[in-house]
Amino acid sequence: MLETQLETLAGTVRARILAAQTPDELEAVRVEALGRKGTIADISKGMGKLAPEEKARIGKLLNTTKTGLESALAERQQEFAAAALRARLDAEWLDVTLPAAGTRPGSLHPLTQIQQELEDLFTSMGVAVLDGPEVESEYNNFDALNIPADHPARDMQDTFWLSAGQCLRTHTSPVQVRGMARLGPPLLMIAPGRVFRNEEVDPSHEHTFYQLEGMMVDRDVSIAHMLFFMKTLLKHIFRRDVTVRLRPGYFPFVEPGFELDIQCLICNGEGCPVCKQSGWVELLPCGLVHPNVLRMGGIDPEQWGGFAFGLGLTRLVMMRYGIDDIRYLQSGDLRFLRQF
Ligand code: FA5
Repeated sequence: MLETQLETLAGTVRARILAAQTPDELEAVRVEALGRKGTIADISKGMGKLAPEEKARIGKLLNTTKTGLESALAERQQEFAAAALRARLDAEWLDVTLPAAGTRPGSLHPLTQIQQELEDLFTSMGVAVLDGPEVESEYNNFDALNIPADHPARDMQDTFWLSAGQCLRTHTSPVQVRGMARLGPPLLMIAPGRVFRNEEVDPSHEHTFYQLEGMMVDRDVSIAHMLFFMKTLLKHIFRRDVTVRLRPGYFPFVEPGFELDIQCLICNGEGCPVCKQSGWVELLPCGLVHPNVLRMGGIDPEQWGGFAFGLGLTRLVMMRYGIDDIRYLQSGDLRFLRQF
């Protein structure tokens, strides 16, 4: 009698477990059948009245029925959990390989592009690429370059002075001093970097701009070596013949010194604000390293000679891309930057 009741109960509860459509419905079936006050609990309460041998038999049956129903219930609960997870994964699906909406890929600043091109070119020629600090000592920026404190040439470069004999370097030439100390002769180096001058800003002058220093120290270095390097550099950047002129120039750290000007590529030499109507742009001052500079760098000028140049990298970029105002370069204006 009890056995039949249990079998029927097991069948009905199993069917209801399978038919439950939501976790709540399933929970209701569990409470009704297997809860503390549920049907199975009711039946086990009534077992006290049974004869001992019947009690054992029915007890066993009751247990198997109960565990059977519990595992059917657990199985269905797992199905619900898996379905919930699937639904969540579908809803929150994200393709991490898609480009972010509304952003454009960036590009290297034109200055960086040209600097890297020149570094690649010179590295392929066996030239060392050196770096120097932007905050430099007065000694390296001036004294060691044959510009003592009372020298009028100090006024050629309006300096941002800092405390304790430090300044923002006004040119990349102090890296010559560092290069001589670090590499010793013979040496062949370039040093690109940012420099600072306290001067009026106009279409061709910035207070913060880039130069690329070049230096060679070896036996029997001549102006011909220097011209070869400078011509190679210009040919590489412009990939065509550009008109240049070489004229004497004065820098205390070279003797003789020259100015290499490029015919203005903004106006093709006609005259414009960039070249100050002259048709020429000062680009690449250079010369043979002054014996005093070699001496202060610990190199014997009787044994060694050298050349050095100080390319105006920012102006070179302007000429290469036809940029008619230096101020665009540091403006951060995306309309300008996106063209490169
Ligand atoms: C120098 O700075 C020397 N140190 C260069 C040098 C090195 C000469 C080695 C000889 C041997 P100058 O002050 O002329 O020289 O500057 C070099 C170049 O930097 C100029 O030809 C010009 O192209 C660029 N330049 C100078 N001032 C500015 C400025 N305010 N804004 C942008 N470019 C500038």
